Amino acid sequence: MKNETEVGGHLTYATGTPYADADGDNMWDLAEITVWGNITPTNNSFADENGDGYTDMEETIFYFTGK
Ligand SMILES: [Ca+2]
Ligand SMILES: [Ca+2]
Ligand SMILES: [Ca+2]
Repeated sequence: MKNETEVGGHLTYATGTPYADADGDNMWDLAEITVWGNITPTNNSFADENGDGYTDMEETIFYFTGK
């Protein structure tokens, strides 16, 4: 390979606005509001707020994937 165009060129990234994350915990605020009703700072991606063994991030993902 001599040139990236031989394999399709550079990747292009989607444009748009990133998900809002007002409390800076790396979880989409709308997801937090949907799952917990607020974006309380005690929820964060590595915490297990309700002690069920799944992190808050996992619970957010499970909610949206229906698991
Ligand atoms: Ca957030
Ligand atoms: Ca939060
Ligand atoms: Ca949990």
